[in-house]
Amino acid sequence: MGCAASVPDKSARQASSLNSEPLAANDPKHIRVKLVLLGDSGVGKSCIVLRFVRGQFDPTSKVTVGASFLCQTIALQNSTTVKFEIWDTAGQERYAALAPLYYRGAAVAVVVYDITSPDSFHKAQYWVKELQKHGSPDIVMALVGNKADLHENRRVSAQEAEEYAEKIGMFFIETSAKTADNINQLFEEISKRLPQRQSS
Ligand SMILES: Nc1nc2c(ncn2[C@@H]2O[C@H](COP(=O)(O)OP(=O)(O)OP(=O)(O)O)[C@@H](O)[C@H]2O)c(=O)[nH]1
Ligand SMILES: [Mg+2]
Repeated sequence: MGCAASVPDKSARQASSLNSEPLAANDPKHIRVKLVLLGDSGVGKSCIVLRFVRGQFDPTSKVTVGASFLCQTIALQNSTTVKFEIWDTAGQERYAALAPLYYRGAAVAVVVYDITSPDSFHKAQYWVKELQKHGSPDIVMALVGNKADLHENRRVSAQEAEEYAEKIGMFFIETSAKTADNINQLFEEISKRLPQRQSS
């Protein structure tokens, strides 16, 4: 898709073209994957992407309008590369109707909540149900409890989230975009779960 590794590409893309790409395509050594991030406003989706793509954290991160698009390529141990084409959606309610444009056709959905916010955990469960109803049947889903650095204010236990994820068959991880804890691991674990990798 002409998006250089580590370089954010916010060029406008037509929503109508979002579903025209294969789910996770190409040469088994160079996998390209469409990934969508979903979750309540303020849970840290954009910060997770910024940390993963640029290794930075923005304490004054602004709300996302519509969605943004960024890419990052990672190399795995067996000389395979995985290029993530990332759609970072807007969590504000007013943008909820746009979400299907981004999650339809996605090979991976990362559903994010904030460990200090039970409401955001409930919203994550809403997104999981949406994906189960309308996402690709073989979509790889990850449940991410972000802001793990704020453990003193934790209001969603890791055990509760883990049990929920296990029931659904999702991968679960807690991250901190602020400290970078588990951010790369999140994307590495996703890479391991891609159907193409399992078969190659
Ligand atoms: N302490 C802490 N703060 C975080 C972390 N991740 C994000 N934040 C803060 O949370 C706020 C919201 O982060 P964003 O990444 O903009 O949230 P978002 O989910 O993209 O929100 P929308 O774009 O509205 O959907 C910002 O003030 C961030 O600095 C984290 O891991 N730890
Ligand atoms: Mg955002």
